[in-house]
Amino acid sequence: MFPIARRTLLVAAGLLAARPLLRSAIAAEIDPTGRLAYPYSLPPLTYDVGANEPAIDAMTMQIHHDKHHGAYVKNLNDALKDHPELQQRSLSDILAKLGDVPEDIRTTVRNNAGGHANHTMFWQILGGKGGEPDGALRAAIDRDFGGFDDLKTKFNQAALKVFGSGWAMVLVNRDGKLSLVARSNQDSPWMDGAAPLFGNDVWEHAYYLKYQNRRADYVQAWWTVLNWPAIAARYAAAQQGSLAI
Ligand code: MN3
Repeated sequence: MFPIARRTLLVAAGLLAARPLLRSAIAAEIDPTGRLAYPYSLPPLTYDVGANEPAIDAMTMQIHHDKHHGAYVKNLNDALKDHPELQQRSLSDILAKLGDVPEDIRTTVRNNAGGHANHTMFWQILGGKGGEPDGALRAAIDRDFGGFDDLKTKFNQAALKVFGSGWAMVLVNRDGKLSLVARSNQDSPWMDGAAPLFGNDVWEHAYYLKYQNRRADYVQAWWTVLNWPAIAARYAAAQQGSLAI
């Protein structure tokens, strides 16, 4: 099951107790520690499909969430249908050990488990008011990227350089440092044991209805709808080793 209100409140309360200064996390309506389980289901958006207008139009959100993400979930469930041993594993574990997945379904699992993981993160970090992060997350960005403006510049460059379909993401590595990666298709950082903090989907399905070939405009506008309290909650969970998928 995906986040329910009671669980969200408990998570927020936990963060409040552990980190009284991380006020931004209190407003996060997500559960970054929630584990998805087989049979997987499409996590509902926690905001209206039009909440990211004008940066991301409602029709793109609707199709992207219901149809594209919906298809990854269905294809993943279909692929795992006859594999009870894989059904028991967490999604991050499946992705981290793709070599354990039978060869006849390995590519399907890689693409669709990755797609489910990536999009679950993506909906969590949108629906916000943009602006700039603060607190511990801001300090980490300043430390590892030389400032928020530098991060934006480097991130947008990485997003524009993705050839074809893929993602640009900020990771929390095992040593706690943040780093930037670009990934092709639906390849997930969980495949490398790294936790994706937030990232942008630069598949054409994420922006083409509104922006057509103007990926640079989409990449720029995307920052205006980031939900920094949600990203801060993911960061706090990652620091505690409990960020999950
Ligand atoms: Mn997508």
